[in-house]
Amino acid sequence: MSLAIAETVPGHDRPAEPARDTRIRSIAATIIEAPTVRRHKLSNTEISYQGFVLIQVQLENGVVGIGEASTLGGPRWAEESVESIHAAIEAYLAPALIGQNAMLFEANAVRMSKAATRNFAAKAAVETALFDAVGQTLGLPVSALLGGQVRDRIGVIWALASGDAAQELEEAREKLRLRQHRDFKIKLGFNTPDVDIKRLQHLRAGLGDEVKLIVDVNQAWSEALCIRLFPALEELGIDLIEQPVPASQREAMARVAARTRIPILIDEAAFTNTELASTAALACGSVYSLKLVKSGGLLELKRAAGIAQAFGIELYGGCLLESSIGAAAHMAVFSTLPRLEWGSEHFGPRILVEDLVATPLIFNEFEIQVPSGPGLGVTLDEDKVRFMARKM
Ligand code: MUC
Ligand code: MG
Repeated sequence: MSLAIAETVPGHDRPAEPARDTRIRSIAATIIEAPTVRRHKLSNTEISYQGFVLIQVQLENGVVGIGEASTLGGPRWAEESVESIHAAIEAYLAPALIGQNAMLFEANAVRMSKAATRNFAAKAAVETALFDAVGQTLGLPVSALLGGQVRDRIGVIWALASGDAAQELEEAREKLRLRQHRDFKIKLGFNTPDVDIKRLQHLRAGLGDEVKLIVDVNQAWSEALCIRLFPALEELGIDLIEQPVPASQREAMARVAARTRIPILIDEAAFTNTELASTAALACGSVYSLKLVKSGGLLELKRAAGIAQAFGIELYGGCLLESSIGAAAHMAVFSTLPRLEWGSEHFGPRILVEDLVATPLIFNEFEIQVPSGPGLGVTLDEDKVRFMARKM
């Protein structure tokens, strides 16, 4: 693609009025360490605070757009860490974009891909901030820039991840009582399989058959272990099994998917849309978890939904424990998708002791309201950000 063509499209080749001058003046990145309300365990890491990189993009018209890159336990859930994201933005992505027109989203995504390979969380955060800034400039929500909403509320599940079955049952009952969450994702793989199955039995017995229970193994089981354990998961009425085997073992994933009547949710096995197409063609799973930190941008996330749909794969609105900033970016995309069979899991704003925004996303009646204000529809709480910013 010739970027020169993109820069000379009608309306973008003349000097803009000052209020409409959407050229990028500066891009700042800040590392944030946000404590969580309890320990959150996964098969390959454990956190008691969430690591974010906050992006602030200022346009020539003075508008500041925000975005957020989320990580989980350093470079453990994926290869990016707050340190690598911060460095990629300062050294490579920001220099590629300064002076460019923020409104040319596709051209700017190409510029970022030329400046750095992969680095998806970093790129997605920058693109989010560009969308926020342009949306604020035009007085439009980001969803309007992405095709417009087909829904303004999205179901939201909660993750149980302390590993203590009694505590988890109490936590789930409280979420049900408050009518915040009625479906639950249980993180497995950090205990022995026997302990995990006992934990699930305790939760199913205590919560009844009405609630959906999804398990996320985060790549911890072998194919042999899946063959042994899946019958017990079927007996417990588990609704989805997320990423049971290592992401690189696609053939094994396809074999285990073929052996169970529970749908397999593809998570770490597919970051790029090429990876999504090949896991879909291999029949590694029948549901896909959409995440900005995997797709590397809002536009590419929308394309991921289209590719999944073309393969007959259902969609699940995944997260990486984002604050209301990253969650709002996901909501903007999810709200425009013609299909989103499994709703979302953007409980992130609720697992943080303090959110990063002045008015957090609204959760009620088991759903999140898609923000409707200009841009992302959320504004930064500068005091909280200062307080949680990493002191270098
Ligand atoms: C993952 O693997 O899905 C999302 C929710 C959660 O508890 O962990 C993350 C990452
Ligand atoms: Mg997962």
